[in-house]
Amino acid sequence: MARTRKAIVGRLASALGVSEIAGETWDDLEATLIQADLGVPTTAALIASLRERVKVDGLTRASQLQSALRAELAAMLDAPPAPLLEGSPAVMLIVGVNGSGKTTTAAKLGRYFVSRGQKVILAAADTFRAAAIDQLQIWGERLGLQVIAGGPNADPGAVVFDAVNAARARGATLVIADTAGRLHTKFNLMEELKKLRAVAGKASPGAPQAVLLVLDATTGQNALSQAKHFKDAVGVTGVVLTKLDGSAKGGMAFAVCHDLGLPIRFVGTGEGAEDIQPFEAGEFVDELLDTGRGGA
Ligand SMILES: Nc1nc2c(ncn2[C@@H]2O[C@H](COP(=O)(O)OP(=O)(O)O)[C@@H](O)[C@H]2O)c(=O)[nH]1
Ligand SMILES: [Mg+2]
Repeated sequence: MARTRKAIVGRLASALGVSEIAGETWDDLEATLIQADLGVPTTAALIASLRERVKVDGLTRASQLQSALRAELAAMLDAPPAPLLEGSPAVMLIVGVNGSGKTTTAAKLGRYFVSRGQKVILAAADTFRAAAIDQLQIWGERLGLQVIAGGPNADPGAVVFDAVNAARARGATLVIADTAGRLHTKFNLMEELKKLRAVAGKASPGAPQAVLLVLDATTGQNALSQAKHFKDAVGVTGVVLTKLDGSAKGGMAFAVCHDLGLPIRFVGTGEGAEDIQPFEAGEFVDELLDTGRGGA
């Protein structure tokens, strides 16, 4: 997040300089937060609660706003811990638009959950693109993870069903299913994903235990409108924010939590299998504001 950090820290430093808090301070802060991809509603809520803190705590210096800002930002990202992935097997659906990083994330998460003691099977349920099936199979070979796939244009529900049965037969505890991001025109993606949910539930009681929406952080507010679209239709339980290693400003995370009420569960920080981390709100805010040890 180095690039992001510098940009935001630089602007914040001038917005929250040594001066007294004035009308201009609020204008500068507002502009900085919007530029950092927080979006208008989230920025407005943040400014309102900061103004309240200034009044209640009697703050007068703009520099005092920094710690208030940090606290408010961290509070915004706060979410209850992710429920345990328990089932026989548990099923995790990976959803999102094409190019957001679903297939890569499915593979990364496979490796991650194996390292946490789960026995994982990947399901290639994006059957609308042959390349997506190949891509997941290559990841599976590289990571030593079994991949269940049908042929191109196979019914994605059948692939998930087969994967659940394969998991049961082999004593696997978790099925991670890659899904399509766009279908051929006459199909409705949301309907297809709803069907997939239902199939998972039929195959394994209580499934899917998690539906993770993959959002490309470099697409900023665009990703936010995608999230709205997916959220209600397919019962998203959490978000994976990808490509935070690039030019992403990361502020979108706050909008996802505040406007949508969805917890961020993981962040993707590169194209490699290990480039994924569980989301830590405090750490994320520290990196964004970078006041920890001064300088990058
Ligand atoms: N830099 C970076 N690239 C990523 C990340 N996650 C995925 N990608 C890349 O984004 C592109 C699309 O990813 P893919 O998994 O195929 O997306 P899908 O269409 O949603 O399945 C690929 O080139 C990935 O290597 C990430 O966290 N950081
Ligand atoms: Mg894919």
